[in-house]
Amino acid sequence: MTQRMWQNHDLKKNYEVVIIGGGAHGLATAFYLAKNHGITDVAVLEQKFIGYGGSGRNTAILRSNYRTEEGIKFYDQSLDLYENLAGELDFNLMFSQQGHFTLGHSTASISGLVTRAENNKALGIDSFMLDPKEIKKMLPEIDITDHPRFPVHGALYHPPGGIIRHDAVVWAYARGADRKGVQIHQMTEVQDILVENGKATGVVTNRGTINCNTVISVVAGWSSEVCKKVNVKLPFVTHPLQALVTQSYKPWLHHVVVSGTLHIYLSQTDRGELVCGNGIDTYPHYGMRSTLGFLESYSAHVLELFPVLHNVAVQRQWAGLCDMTPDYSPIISPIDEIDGFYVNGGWGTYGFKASPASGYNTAQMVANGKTPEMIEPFRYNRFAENRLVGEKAAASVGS
Ligand code: PYC
Repeated sequence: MTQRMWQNHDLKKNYEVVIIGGGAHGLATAFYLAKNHGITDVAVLEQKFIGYGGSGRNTAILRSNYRTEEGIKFYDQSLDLYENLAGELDFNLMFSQQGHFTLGHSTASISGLVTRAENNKALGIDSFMLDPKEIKKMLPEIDITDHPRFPVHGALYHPPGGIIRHDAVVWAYARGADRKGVQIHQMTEVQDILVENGKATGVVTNRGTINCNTVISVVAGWSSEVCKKVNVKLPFVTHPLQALVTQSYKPWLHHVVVSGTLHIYLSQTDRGELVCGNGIDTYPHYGMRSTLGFLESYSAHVLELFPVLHNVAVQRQWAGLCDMTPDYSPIISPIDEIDGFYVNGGWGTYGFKASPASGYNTAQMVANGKTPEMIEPFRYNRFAENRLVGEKAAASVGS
């Protein structure tokens, strides 16, 4: 008999921990709760199917070349965990550390990239500047002439950056968590969160009510909606991010390329498809349908850099939801007003790459009842205390 990747279960009436959200972050949290802390009485509740949200809608780019010390250390821990994840979960995740370019097209953007290169270097991250001729050697098809409206002035190059197979990451964490005793419940929507005397005591779902000691919200774009159920207002604003994939072509693009100025990024998968994305939609909404406007603006911008793409056939386009915070860093935090309620969100356009470190540290925070040093800077009260972790300049395409 073939073994299922994860089991279906009846919903129990009691769990120690309920995780709302069956994406890579929620499943990673469940996996590390079980593996590192022996907490296995855990239910992961997913309103649709696992990986339905941001985990299945991103462009699978991994990197750690952030701008702040807090961001760089956190995303570097994530990249380290990713480097060993296929072995740890015994699943081929097709991680290709092919190198990552962030292009600069103006004096201002080059100066931002140089700051990042210096901050990265000081913290031991492999990341440095290249001039247009060096870029051209590694990306022969790129136009470095003065023909584009925004000519290429240089790039931040990050050799350990790359791409991974995002759905495999979701499935591998799900299988790993399931094998350790975690229950994954798909098509299980949380309709309410129960709070008694300032303590989270359970959740109401479309399949019944669950009592628990701890509720963790790990729902990315839907964070505000979940927080509303307990009257907690955090500074999230949800915008869609659109992406597309082309038909397969002979391998020609051997590195990830990002341009913050043009709001575009692209990479080529092992199957030969080009995976391409834009900045967020300019106004907040919850729509998950991609638009002709995105296709037109993406095409216009990418053709300035890579005229060779003039004839490619687009196979599919989609949108995912991003919960943006004012400083472009996440919120991973206990909520002081509600004992036993934790929020992990605000991942903006850069959440997928954080999944392992997000799950690892969230699990540690919940298990020990103490916020690990690595994620202390990401507590929600930083906004009231004016301790922002400003990552806008490193968000690639956040706005
Ligand atoms: O932050 O690396 C990033 C990213 C890639 C695609 C969207 N954001």
